[in-house]
Amino acid sequence: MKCRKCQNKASVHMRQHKLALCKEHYLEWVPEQTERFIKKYQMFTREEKILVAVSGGKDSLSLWDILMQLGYQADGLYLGLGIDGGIGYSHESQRLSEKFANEHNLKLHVVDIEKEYGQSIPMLAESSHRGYGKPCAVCGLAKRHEMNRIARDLGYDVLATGHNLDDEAAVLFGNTLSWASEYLLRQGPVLPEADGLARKVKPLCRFYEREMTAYALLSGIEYIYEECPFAEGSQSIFYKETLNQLETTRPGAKLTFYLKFLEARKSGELFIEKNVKQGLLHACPKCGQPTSTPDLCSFCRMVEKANVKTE
Ligand code: Q46
Ligand code: ZN
Ligand code: ZN
Repeated sequence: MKCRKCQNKASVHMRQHKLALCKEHYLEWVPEQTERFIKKYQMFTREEKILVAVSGGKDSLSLWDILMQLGYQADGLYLGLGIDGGIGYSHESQRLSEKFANEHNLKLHVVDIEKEYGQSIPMLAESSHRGYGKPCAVCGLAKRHEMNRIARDLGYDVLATGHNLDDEAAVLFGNTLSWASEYLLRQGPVLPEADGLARKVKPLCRFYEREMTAYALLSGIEYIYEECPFAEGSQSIFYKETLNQLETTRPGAKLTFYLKFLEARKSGELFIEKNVKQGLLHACPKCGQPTSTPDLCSFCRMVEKANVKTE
């Protein structure tokens, strides 16, 4: 297989795009495409300050790398979750995030949940009795809360995450199976700023996971290969595998599924729009973030409950 641009031997073959490229042209193609998506979905401009959530994994570090190459003002945020899982997961992912930042002279904010709130994510999950053995619900809640708090406190215009097409298609698949209207309406490349919540964007949402792996490997980015130990056996991995099976027989199915959804949502064709009522939001008396739950927001309530248990 030859590179479409230079006829040299291709390194990456993308069946779904009927496109093969050599290393050099692939490393140009990914940032060009990212720039196209940033513009198409009006994610941000070069004048705005971007906070990239980095986990030490291939997607978030590649995103940071691409934004830097494209000349955007992007700083990083690493959240220390305190997850070990026998492989020193958080420790290693923090080391690699810091290494990337140092090597490229980029600014990385590091926030450690345990230092900030007295307990790590696994401890919070245990003492608040949420999560049924898995800390993912607590982790998701804490990550959303902290990313938003830090973006707001430090004056960033937008928060960028490294979600790829496989992540987005799996979430969409899960939400479609249960017709979760509220979630479906909020899913997309951009979640606009609203009521004290920072704008959230996903510049890699149209790249297949294997395209991002290829980008990270070919650019020589050192990232953590292991997934978070708690990801194993999760529903989202099961949905990803299911979609991969579909993709094997119908190349491009995943991308079509996601893009057709975005089109339908934009044109207002999704019947679900009419039925969704937005809950009324008020500011949490403790942290000031918007919430629809009475009194404290879910995060502050969880932290309070966890600390009462351990006092
Ligand atoms: S939610 Fe669960 Fe992830 Fe948090 S505990 Fe690990 S797997 S990191 S995306
Ligand atoms: Zn080439
Ligand atoms: Zn709160």
